[in-house]
Amino acid sequence: MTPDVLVAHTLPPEQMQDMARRYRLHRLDLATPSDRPALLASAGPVCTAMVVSGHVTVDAKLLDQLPALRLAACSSAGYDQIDLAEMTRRGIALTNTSAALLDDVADTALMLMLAARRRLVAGDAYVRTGAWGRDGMFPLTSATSGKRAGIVGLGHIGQAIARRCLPMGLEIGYFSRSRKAGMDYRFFDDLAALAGWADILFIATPGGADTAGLISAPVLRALGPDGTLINIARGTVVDEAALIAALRQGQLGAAGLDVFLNEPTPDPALTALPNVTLYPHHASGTVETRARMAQLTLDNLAAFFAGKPLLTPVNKIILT
Ligand code: 8YV
Repeated sequence: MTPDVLVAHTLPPEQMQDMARRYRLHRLDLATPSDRPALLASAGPVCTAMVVSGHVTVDAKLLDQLPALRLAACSSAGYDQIDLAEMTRRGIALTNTSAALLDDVADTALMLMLAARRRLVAGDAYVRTGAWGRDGMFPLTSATSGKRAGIVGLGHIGQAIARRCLPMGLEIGYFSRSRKAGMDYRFFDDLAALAGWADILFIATPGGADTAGLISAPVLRALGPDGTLINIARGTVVDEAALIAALRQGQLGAAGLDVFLNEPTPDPALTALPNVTLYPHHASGTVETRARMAQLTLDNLAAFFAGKPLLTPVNKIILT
């Protein structure tokens, strides 16, 4: 029998075609608001799996309409809009794709670190506009080698950042809920203490309510006027008003940001500052990684329907 799958998020064409060959698809992603109730009424009793992304809201109200659901295969690493506690309570498994994107996201973190500290964007403009010829040498910038990198959240992505920082001559410390077994990096149980120790602070925590505003005004002050903040996690993790104030007043040296509170139109007070380097939430945005993320989503679906262990589970659910 062909399994039924609810598609709440569109995957790239190749993976959509693959899914259409294997499963009967119920296209919530294509439904208009007026089509949704009828589609959910017919899909709910038969769909044991769904494809989502972190941008799709999966709450108790939606889950009430999906009584057969046992798996949500999320095509992104983040799952901020998904009520994980509610899913776990109902015995529904969630998978994500952080394992597929960690290299590109960690590369982006390092790219932003170097670009922010060496002022790559301003340097590029200096050459293009002829300012170099007119005004002479570009002002001196800040080194990275020999400095201290603090990593907030030492999960898959945090560890990939640490692995890259080591050969660049950076000393590594981290903050997380508890000390990570098998990690030799310096552990801080206090975030402001890590920020005070670090020259560069990388944010690599999940988003959502638990981490909202974690990077607060005191943390930014502790990082200090020579410090660099790099965020490849979620905009919500940073108190953005405090970040703008700290950058503007020189209490924080620079920031490299891939994520913002208001995407895709971040606060102009932030984007106008000269000491921020901006990237449009595109850390995983390579052809290779986007294909790997979509494929991993499909592989989790296939494992589920084959009765095999899920490849990248987020919660611990026994699917019998
Ligand atoms: C992209 C991300 O925003 O995986 C995540 O959590 O933030 C990014 O990879 C997204 O998945 C693109 O659709």
